[in-house]
Amino acid sequence: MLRCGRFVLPLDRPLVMGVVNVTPDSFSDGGRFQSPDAAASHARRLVEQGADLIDIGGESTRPGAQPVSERDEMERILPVLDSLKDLQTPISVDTRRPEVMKAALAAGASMINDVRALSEPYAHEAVATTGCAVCLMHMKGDPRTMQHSPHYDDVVQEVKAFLKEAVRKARFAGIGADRIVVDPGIGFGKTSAHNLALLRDLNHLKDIGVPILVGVSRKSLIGAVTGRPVEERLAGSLAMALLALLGGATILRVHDVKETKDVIAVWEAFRQ
Ligand code: 7PJ
Repeated sequence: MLRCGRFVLPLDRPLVMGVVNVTPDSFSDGGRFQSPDAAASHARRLVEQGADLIDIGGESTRPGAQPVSERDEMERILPVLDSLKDLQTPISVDTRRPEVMKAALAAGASMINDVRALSEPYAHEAVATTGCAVCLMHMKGDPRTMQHSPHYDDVVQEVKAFLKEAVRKARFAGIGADRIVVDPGIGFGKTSAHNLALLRDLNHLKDIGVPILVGVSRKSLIGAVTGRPVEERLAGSLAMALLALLGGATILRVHDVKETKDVIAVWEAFRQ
């Protein structure tokens, strides 16, 4: 099970994390969920479709994205958390900033999803004394430049070593293993070949000993494989989601919750 603030999530079947962006430049939603009300009702719709977690992000991390100020990030996220106070599904907040983490957790968030794996000063402290869950993700470089010819000698071993170390640091800071998940960071400083190698050898991350979260939904990897623009990547995303399950993924971060639940139903039927 995963401890997630006031929630405890069972891990005997895969979970779906539904994405709600509150960023005007998010590549896959094109800024459709900018207003807090629209973001909140989108979150509720995803819960109705069966999302086990909701992930809210106020700073785009897409390749080439420019940083957002801390104040803007708070102004985007906090009103959404406020209008979702009654939600009986844990909310994850996608942020790298300790001050945003603290404010989000105080406003009802149950998980911090940090694409920088708590690398900013005082990020560990911001989450350690709360009961929230954390997602530690691998990224090489930063969003502005990460897709400029990334290089690895052995992408799987390097990502694994990074995540192992991130888990060690988090545990040292007092975050229990039952609050941690890791994520190879598909598309974050990786070519399609790197992304595919990570998905193919996803099971190598299993012995880190914490659940694996994977996000492939609508990403450029799907575009590279299928040749489809972002609005036509559903089928490719679902196929890739199934491959992530085959590799041992426990949490799938997706835009299309209803469809991904069907993939999980197929996977569960097959597995049993
Ligand atoms: C991911 C994420 C991911 C985690 C984004 C997008 C780009 N957080 N935030 N894992 N991707 N943990 O949604 O395509 O893969 S933003």
